[in-house]
Amino acid sequence: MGTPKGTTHDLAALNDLTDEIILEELHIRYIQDIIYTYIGDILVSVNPYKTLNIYGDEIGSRYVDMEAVKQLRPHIYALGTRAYLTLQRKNVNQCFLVSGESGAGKTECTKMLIAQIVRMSQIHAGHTGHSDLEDKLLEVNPLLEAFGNAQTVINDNSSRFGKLIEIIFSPNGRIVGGQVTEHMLEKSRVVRHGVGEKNFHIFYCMFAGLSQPEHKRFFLDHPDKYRIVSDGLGSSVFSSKAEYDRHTDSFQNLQRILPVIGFTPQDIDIMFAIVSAVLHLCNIELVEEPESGQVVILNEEEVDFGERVVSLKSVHQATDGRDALAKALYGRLFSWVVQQVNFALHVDVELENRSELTSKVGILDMAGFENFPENSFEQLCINVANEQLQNFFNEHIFNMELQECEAEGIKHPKIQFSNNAALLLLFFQRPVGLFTLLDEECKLAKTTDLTFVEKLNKQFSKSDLYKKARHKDPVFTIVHYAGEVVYSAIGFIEKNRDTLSSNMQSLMENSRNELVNELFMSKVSDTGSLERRGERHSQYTHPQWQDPPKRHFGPGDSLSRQAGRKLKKKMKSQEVVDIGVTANPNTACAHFRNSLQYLVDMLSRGEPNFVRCLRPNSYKAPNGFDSNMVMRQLKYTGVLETTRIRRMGFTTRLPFQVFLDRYKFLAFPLVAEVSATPDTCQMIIDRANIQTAQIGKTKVFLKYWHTDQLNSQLDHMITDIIRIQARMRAKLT
Ligand code: AOV
Ligand code: MG
Repeated sequence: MGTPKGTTHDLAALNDLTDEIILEELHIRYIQDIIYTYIGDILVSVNPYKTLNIYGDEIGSRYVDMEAVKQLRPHIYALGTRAYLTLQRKNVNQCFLVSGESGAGKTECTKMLIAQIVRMSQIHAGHTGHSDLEDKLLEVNPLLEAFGNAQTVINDNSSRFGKLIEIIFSPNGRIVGGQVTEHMLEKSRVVRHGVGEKNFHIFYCMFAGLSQPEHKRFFLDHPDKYRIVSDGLGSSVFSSKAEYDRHTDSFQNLQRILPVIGFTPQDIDIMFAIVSAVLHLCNIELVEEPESGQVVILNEEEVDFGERVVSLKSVHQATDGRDALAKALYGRLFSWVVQQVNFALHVDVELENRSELTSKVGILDMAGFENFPENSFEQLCINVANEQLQNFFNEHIFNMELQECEAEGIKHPKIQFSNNAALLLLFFQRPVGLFTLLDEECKLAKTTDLTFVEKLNKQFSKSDLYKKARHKDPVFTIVHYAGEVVYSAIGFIEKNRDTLSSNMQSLMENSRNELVNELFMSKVSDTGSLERRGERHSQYTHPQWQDPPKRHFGPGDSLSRQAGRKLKKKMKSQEVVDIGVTANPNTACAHFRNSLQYLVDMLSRGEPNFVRCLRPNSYKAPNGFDSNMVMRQLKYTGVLETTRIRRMGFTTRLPFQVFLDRYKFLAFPLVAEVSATPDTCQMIIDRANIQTAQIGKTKVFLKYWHTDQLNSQLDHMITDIIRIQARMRAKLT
């Protein structure tokens, strides 16, 4: 008889660990709306796709200390509590890696973690009500989601950028600041999105939320007239009243949030003007005049209220130029929003100068693994970033296993885990990694997406992780840790160059619009985000820009470089793939490389906490648990890998007292008083003739079959005793 199924909060505590058992446990729990389960100190979360009554201040404040956490059900709040308390007790920075494929619930988990950490800070630093800073921190996610999230076929609120949110604490546990680092916004969505998908939320929110006079002021017409928000199939932009109302609500929420974060009415106005400009810009249709061969604007009304900027050679080039400008405008606006958030959250200068007085919790929420009907450069970057994080997870879990054995003085077993280092090398290796080849191709004049793929086909012909297409299209397949993905290389070269013509650049720099002007005067940093030009400030410059906050471990500063070197050394010893930072980058690949390196760097500097989010079904609905789908994720996310490691190693680790209580009878009389020592435990093991178990400093380490052996011996003994007793009773009667 074992514990009833689905009642074990920590799967690692199960006597038997198999693929099927974990799946069954998660399934039974999911049916009962128990979406959180521990595997040791890792939290597994299965997206409920419905609002559960397990969140909010009342519940959050129950997870107040580790005693409570042990008593209560597993929860994302418990991890927030643990990280906060560890930070306080040990003063070691904490970081969270929230992973899982698209739609698994990472972003929701991130928000709950932040809410719980804010709650803990309030409880423990002894103040009631939110401070201004805490209010700002809680609004960062909804704000960034408005500009950086969009509906995809997988997730209605899909993050189209990665972010690292750091919360900074004073020694008494109060929140004193925060910092957001953006990673690779999917800018191409601005000009094109897949069938069944949408553009960034902000476009729809504005149409649904702006008043009529505001529509007029931004020259906005009916939403159906704008190419980049329509589905291209002639359906209305808003498919239902409910959808329209949802966007109206989001817009009202945004209007509430923006001033809280510190945006002025002028800032807000100019932001909406830029978003409107992107809508108009993308509506410009360019055609070639049959007689003169000149490129002209077909729909003059779109530029009636603006400056004319287009004078390019071919329709193709003019269209590319138009799209590049729209992407640049939106991308820089997004970076500017992130920058404003950072100014709003920036740490008190006095504290900042005494960095030994602050500690922090970082939470990483990237776009999850994606496999769409058509996958392009953006999916490739997203999926490779996920490979890198998976690599980090593997290394860490592997090391933890070793550490526990070492701490207990146990000879550790050979631990094997699914290592994706080869795949990362395929991308990052120099000089022949896929990203380097793409960068090289972008430098050459007469290259096409097809010539690039031909190079890949040649370079990776012997790799098991790369499959070339049977036909001559610019298509290739990568065997990712999470499955095979077919990529179309169409547009790779243009997307990687990510350039704005010098004409466009100088036009924007000289724009009459102060913010546009500023966005384009700013330098793009090594990681692709916006850097402010120090010497200049405009009427749109936030007052704090005059005294810009020092970046916390920002890429390019001396601390970062030093830490980077240390990390490289550490990486070598652990055989983690070195992404390799690119100096003077000017391609999307190089920005990607640097930005990812920075994030891994940050993760390596804190004590990591892992949250594994699982997507229960592909139809985004509650109460649907697709076993095949969950099993697939358990496999590739390494949950089962960890299980296998445990099976190969010492699956059962029983503290001496527990071991004795269970198996004392095998070596000692039932009534004997036996103290829990290594010797008494060893006596039981010897008597049971168990060969490969080991005694640590506080625990007995058993292989998974040892428990079966011990239990069956116990059963035999009990049966023998019953038989003897029965015989004795028979003799007596
Ligand atoms: P993701 O961040 O992992 O996907 P989200 O956190 O956006 O996924 O979750 C997707 C949707 O699932 C949310 O919009 C909610 O509707 C629902 N959901 C997730 N977690 C919960 C929860 N705990 N309770 C209720 N509903 C939930 V992506 O950003 O696409 O990789 O790129
Ligand atoms: Mg997300």
